[in-house]
Amino acid sequence: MLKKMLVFFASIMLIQFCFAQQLMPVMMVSIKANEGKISISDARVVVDHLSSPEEAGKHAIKLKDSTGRTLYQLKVYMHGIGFPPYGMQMTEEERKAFYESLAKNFEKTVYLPYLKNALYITLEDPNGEVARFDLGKLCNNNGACEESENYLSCASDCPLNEKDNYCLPLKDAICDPDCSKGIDPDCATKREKEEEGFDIYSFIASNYLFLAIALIITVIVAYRLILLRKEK
Ligand SMILES: [Ca+2]
Ligand SMILES: [Ca+2]
Repeated sequence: MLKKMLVFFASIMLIQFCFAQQLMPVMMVSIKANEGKISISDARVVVDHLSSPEEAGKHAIKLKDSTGRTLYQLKVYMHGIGFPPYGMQMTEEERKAFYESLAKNFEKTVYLPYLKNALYITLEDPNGEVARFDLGKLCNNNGACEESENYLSCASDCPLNEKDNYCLPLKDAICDPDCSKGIDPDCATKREKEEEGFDIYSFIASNYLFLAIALIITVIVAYRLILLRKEK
């Protein structure tokens, strides 16, 4: 029984360790279909896990360098209203009609590795490229923190102590203003810290009060005992 429990706890620890290992800065890529047009609507760097390939998928999302070489690719399954079953042979016209028939609010998010030498992302179906996203948008070094930029991809434009719409709750003495209350330990206000201090002092004070009461009771009991002995 003990052996089984040990194995169980060890496997839980191992699973958690593996998940912790996978958590890293990755590129979050949003694919959107709107008004019949499919696009890569956004890409930004976040701390998360990589997406696993969807083997049934016939679309691929690719990271490419300046020479057009594929650095990484992930199979994606584009399910959703408007996407025809895979394996269907389509003429050029049918394919055009298919993309025009895409549901208005189709959206899919995938997580790719954050490779510094990747210049752009493409979404491809068996016939070729259907959408592209320029990764220059992750950081343009113009001094302003803009869409797709954040501290992780563009620390020069998006310093950690200014808003970039992404909470990074590091314990580094810098408060990230994007974090909600209680998430970033560095964001406690001066007053909250003082209150924390007050709480510790009041705790100590209440302990002293308890000691004082205990002492008074002891003195009273001892006095009573002495009186009782004298009476005898
Ligand atoms: Ca910028
Ligand atoms: Ca932030």
